Amino acid sequence: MDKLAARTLQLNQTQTKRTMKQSYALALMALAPFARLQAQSSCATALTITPGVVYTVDTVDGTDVPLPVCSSGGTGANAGMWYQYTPSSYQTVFVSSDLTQNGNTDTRVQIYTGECGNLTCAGGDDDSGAGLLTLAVFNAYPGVTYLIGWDNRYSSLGFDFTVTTQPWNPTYISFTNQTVSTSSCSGCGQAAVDMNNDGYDDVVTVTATNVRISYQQPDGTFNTIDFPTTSADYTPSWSMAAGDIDANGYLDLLYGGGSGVTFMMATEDGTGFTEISGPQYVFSQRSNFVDINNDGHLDAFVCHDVQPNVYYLNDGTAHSPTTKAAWAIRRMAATTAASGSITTTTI
Ligand SMILES: [Ca+2]
Ligand SMILES: [Ca+2]
Ligand SMILES: [Ca+2]
Ligand SMILES: [Ca+2]
Repeated sequence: MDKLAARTLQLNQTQTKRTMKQSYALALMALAPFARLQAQSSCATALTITPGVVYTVDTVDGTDVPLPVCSSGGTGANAGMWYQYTPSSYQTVFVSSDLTQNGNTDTRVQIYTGECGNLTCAGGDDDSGAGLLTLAVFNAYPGVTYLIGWDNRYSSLGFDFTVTTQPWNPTYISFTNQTVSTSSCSGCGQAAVDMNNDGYDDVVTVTATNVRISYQQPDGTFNTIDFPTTSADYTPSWSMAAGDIDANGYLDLLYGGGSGVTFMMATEDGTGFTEISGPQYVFSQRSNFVDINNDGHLDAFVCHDVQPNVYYLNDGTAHSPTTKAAWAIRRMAATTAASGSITTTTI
């Protein structure tokens, strides 16, 4: 082989290698979208979803059957394909096989929160799309991972689907029953209010000697804690109100009883309550907290059934742990003028 022939051969080999590399790269590029679109066969290997992408399920043949069943149609599937999605904000999420290329394939989907093997239904659908196609809608919380399991209850045929999102849409809000352990007694008060200022309403029930707070968690479950108290002079047999009287970030409670009013002040770290019970006779009907005199300090108002109504003015000393009991109580007599307007005088 002469030098020219050798160089020609080397050049040809280089070109061939380049061509092979290019072909391999093209093959990878061609394969990449398909690899991305392959469904996963078990909950543990669920593929992370990107909203707006069209995903292709070749065949519903994964070995992990989505259970429990959250849609209509009951059990009977023996295969599933798994995906997952974790929103970063409050979103209404649409999981849809309602696409024209799917014809009338009979798809079905289950949607969960929780851990694989211990899943809780968050949504699901069988036939809300056209024909037998699926359109599941659920409201999602930020940071919560939702597992999406397509099953073969009616068909193992392949299909395409999408996940799309929008900010929480009230149209799709639904309600589910959940049991919360509450105190039970005659005269117990109950309230739904955000006691620890974390943005989630909590459930509060009280007895004379206990405040039970079920703190709502970001996933909608509740963490219940009991705070024993001194025996309240007055229990909320007629009303209960909550407000942060001393502006320490933890709500304080007002118990409106049949013959007086008790305040339960949350401690500085929110781990207990200190009782303040007034000596005044008040036949409470309803109560609330509001800054009556607009001085920036939250005041309390209690409707009195048989005497002038009562308000507790917070002069700011309530902000001091040593002077919280030094509130002023005043009674307000209301009279109705002939025109219907109400004038008030302080007694
Ligand atoms: Ca269906
Ligand atoms: Ca809360
Ligand atoms: Ca407080
Ligand atoms: Ca005030």
